Amino acid sequence: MSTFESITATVRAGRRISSEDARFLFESNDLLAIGELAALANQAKNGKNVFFNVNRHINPTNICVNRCAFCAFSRTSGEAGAYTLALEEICRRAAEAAAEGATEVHIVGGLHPDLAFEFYEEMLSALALAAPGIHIKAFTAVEIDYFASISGLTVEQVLKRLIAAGLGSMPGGGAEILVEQVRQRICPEKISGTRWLEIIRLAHQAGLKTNASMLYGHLESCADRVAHMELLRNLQDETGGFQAFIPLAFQPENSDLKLDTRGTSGLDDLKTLAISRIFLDNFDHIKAYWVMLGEKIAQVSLAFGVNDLDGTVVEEKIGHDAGALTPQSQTKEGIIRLIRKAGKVPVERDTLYRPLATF
Ligand code: V47
Ligand code: SF4
Repeated sequence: MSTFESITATVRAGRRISSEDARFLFESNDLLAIGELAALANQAKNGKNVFFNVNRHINPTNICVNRCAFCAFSRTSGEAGAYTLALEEICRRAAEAAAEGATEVHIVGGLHPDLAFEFYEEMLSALALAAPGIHIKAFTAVEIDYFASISGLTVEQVLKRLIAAGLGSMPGGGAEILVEQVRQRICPEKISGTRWLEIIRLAHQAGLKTNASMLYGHLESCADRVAHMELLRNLQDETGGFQAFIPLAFQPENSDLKLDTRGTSGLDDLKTLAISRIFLDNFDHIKAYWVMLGEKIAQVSLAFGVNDLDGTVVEEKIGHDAGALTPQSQTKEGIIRLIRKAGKVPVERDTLYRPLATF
């Protein structure tokens, strides 16, 4: 049976906690004790360093055939507010980002019913010319699966062609909660959790690094969160291809999920980040995505095991269409200040976590 004493001994010895231990921690309200354990686990991996990067998000289209119940960003083709950016505009934004010091573009979008796979290949080639040297982190496993289905290619072939066209790595979206009963309620049209894991495995085998996210604070239970993290931990044991784990706090406005909540609590946010740091012993980085958490909780999370604050972002749509009240962008100076005031050392990184500058 799990107790705080047994879990503390396990973490102090640098050993792996069990799913039962993680469920026990979720049931506890001793936030400070959980935070202390997470800080200990993080200290061993990252010391006082906190990473961030200078990046720009670009969402080429919000037209999506899936229409997940939690998603306020997507539109049906022809619906008010639906958009698709021209290749020139995507390139213009990337070139502008590069000129402003960004080292990464983060590109994800809806599953468009009419765009061919070649559009995405051309986009990558055009970006490589418009913003030479910038790292392109693009397409969730959900999009990769969709590209395979619209092109008739295998997932391996899709990945190979995208890599040849300039794809550098993949973000962690589309994971939501990998437990099927929850998925059926929040995103019934989306690929299964098993398929998400299969595609990420293939991406890792093709040499791509990816992240893994978890959308929490909707219909899932704490046991579902632990089951989700266990699936990720198992895959990471197998491939080693994950860089960061990113819990995404659900933003409830304008979505079709009718919940009697106005979003996650600060306590739940910090507990979830801290427990993920303790449980995912084979992940190097836990990222607090300030867009969904708010800057204050993101800053406080640096004392709860978090070692990455994501990036400058610049134009965030997914969380803001769902009512996020945070700014849409951060300056590099703003992020550095936030980290410094938390008593940590800001380290600008590239997408693959190579340090670029320490402040
Ligand atoms: O998969 C959609 C989530 C994800 C809402 O890898 C929502 O570095 C909250 O994955 N409330 C996309 N979340 C964003 C994402 C991400 C973000 C930042 C960094 C990285 C990375 C990845 O956004 C989707 C979905 O889980 N999402 N709607 C909502 N209402
Ligand atoms: Fe489409 Fe992604 Fe939104 Fe689901 S979360 S509706 S797949 S854009």
